[in-house]
Amino acid sequence: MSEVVDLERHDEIAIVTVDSLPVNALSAAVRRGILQCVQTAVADPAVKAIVLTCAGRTFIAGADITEFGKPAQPPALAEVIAELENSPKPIVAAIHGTALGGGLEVALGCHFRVAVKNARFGLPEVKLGLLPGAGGTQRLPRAVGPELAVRMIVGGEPIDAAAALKQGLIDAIVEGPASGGEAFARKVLAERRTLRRLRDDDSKLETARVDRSIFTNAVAAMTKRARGLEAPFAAADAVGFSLDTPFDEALRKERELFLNLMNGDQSKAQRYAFFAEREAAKVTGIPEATKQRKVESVAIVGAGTMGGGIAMSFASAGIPVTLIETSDEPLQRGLGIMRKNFEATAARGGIATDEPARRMALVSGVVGLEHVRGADLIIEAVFETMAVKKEVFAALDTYAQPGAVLASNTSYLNINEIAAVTTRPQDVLGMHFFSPANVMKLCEIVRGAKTAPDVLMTAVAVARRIAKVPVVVGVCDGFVGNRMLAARSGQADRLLFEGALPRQVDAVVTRFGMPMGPFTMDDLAGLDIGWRSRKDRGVKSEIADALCEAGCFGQKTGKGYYRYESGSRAPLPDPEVETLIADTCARLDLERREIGDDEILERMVYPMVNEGARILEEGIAARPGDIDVVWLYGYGWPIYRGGPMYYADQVGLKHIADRLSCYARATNDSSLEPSPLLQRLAAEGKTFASLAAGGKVA
Ligand code: 3H9
Repeated sequence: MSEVVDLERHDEIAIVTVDSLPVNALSAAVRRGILQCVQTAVADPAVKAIVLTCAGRTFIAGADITEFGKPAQPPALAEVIAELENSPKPIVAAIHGTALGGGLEVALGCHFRVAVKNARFGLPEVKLGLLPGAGGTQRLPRAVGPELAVRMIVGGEPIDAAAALKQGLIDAIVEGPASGGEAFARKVLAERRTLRRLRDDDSKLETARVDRSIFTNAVAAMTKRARGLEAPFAAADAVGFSLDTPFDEALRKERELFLNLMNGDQSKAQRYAFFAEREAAKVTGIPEATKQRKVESVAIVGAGTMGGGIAMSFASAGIPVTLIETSDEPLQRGLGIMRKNFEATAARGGIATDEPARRMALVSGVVGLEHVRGADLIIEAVFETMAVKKEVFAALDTYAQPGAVLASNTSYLNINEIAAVTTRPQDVLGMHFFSPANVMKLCEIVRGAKTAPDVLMTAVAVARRIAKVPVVVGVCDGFVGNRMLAARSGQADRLLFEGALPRQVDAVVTRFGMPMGPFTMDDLAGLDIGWRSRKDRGVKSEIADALCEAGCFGQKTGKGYYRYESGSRAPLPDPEVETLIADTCARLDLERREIGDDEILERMVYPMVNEGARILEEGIAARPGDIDVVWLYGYGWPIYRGGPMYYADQVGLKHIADRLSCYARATNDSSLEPSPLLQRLAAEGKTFASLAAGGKVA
């Protein structure tokens, strides 16, 4: 029938199959194909019922995101869905894989829905800064009630087939999608079932129409963490229309909200981030035929905070893991913390109550490095000093089986130097997880000078298996994320000497959308860590040093840049710290001045962008998008601002280069001078994105 949608007839049942790989997204051709096939089937007197199904690994995964922002091509998705819903012949959506976004909206336009048992259903548009724009905000509440609809639409949370059946989103769970769909269609005909058009079925809305608090409470719960984002609030408004606005008018209003969001800056940034994340998983400079090594058994060396968090990530993905310590006491402590963390998640309803036990059963704790013997992948997560790392890697070289991948979780250290203590540097690389490792999604995959291509590909694939977002980076101090963070910390520190206060700097940074400011972050990490490292390097930072000398190490001592009331993690401004800052400046004969919020923001963000440009020039990151992904998933950069390099492009590189030069002069800080790449792009009126599109870095 069409290149991407096929129509077959099995006596009285027409089978419409969407076949547009990889994910059957609703491109114009797919929309046209579905419309034509359904119209043909409806017009064919021999056809009594229609099954809509998909080829490949998944049902329709949504609208084709690449079409957004381009001139709209007919037919509109809403038109296709109306055709399905108005069909006089029953239509059954037969679902496997994921029915997402516009894909679920198509299914909701059908009269019946069946799915295989591992299918998932979601309206994740909010994650792209959008809302369902083809009737999803009106039909889903009618299918499952407004409370769950709010969770799925405003929170973007998917549900599985069992929940979908229980909540009335699907009519049956079947063995195979096409065969199950066909059998169900025959049953509909045999039982002469009435066609259920969701648009006409308000039964599940009635309770919330009488008591609107059901809806408003669900919205409040789902928007609690939506600070700064527009889409969840617009999505909530749209679901609200189902309670008080006639269906067709509600569809018009939903469409209007959808178009506003689609054309807005936030959704553009979020769509950019979606593709940047997928691009980052593609490793440059590796032959396409490179095969991964098999990873069936994993060992983690070190049961501290990082090792335990990494082990939790494997166990959560159903992968058995051996956790290794040098003695029983730290091992038991680590295992205990892991169990407690899983139990806390279960208590919050994040995982089923039997999950903590099931996951902990996948973790075997042992004492002694010789237990790495059978592992295909070994991740070292021991104390962050070169001497200790070298000792561990020398031992791994002795015990690990040939071909095992040897990864270090170092956050700063030189992987090449670590690899050099082994006889197999080709098997060594960095897998830098972020704290808390069971929660944070980023994994910097650090490629050493001698890391073999298949080792690199294996680490990338393993990271994806445990639901992390891998980004390949090169060797340098702090890799991508921490190196840029250091550029920001340097400025945060200087701002205190020039006249700013920790609470002022942190407020500017959190207002921008970061989860916390640099001083709150330092207090959380522990000020003693930086102090120890400064002492090792023979450098001083008078304010931070003075705090440490007074025993103020941050949250753990109840005092740092802020004070903390016992048992609380909420930072409170501390007049004593403000006096200490003023006294230190007076002692050093530094004149303090009023610093505006605009300057603070520029000095927090632009030096990071500058460092990002250096990182690109040096080839430490392959693409500006990779840097953005690091910041989105490792540091909570606000997704609606796309990432630091994307943000810089929106601000304009010339402006950023000019401001950096100006601050470099005013503060006598040469590190702020714009990097050669930033200068060149600024002079040529170009963007970082132009590099991703084939422009040359150097
Ligand atoms: C929407 O539906 C709006 C409507 O309400 C209203 C309209 C009027 N479009 O992730 P993967 C590509 S908004 C275009 O690596 P996985 C992806 O870029 C949409 N392309 O695979 C990648 O390309 P490449 C709502 C898409 O198995 C390839 O497919 N839907 C789309 O790990 C494989 O992707 C969503 O937000 C798309 N919609 O995961 C769902 N989706 O190979 C978005 C994927 O060149 N998609 N691609 O890099 C997903 O969540 C995941 O892709 C999925 C598969 C779970 C489906």
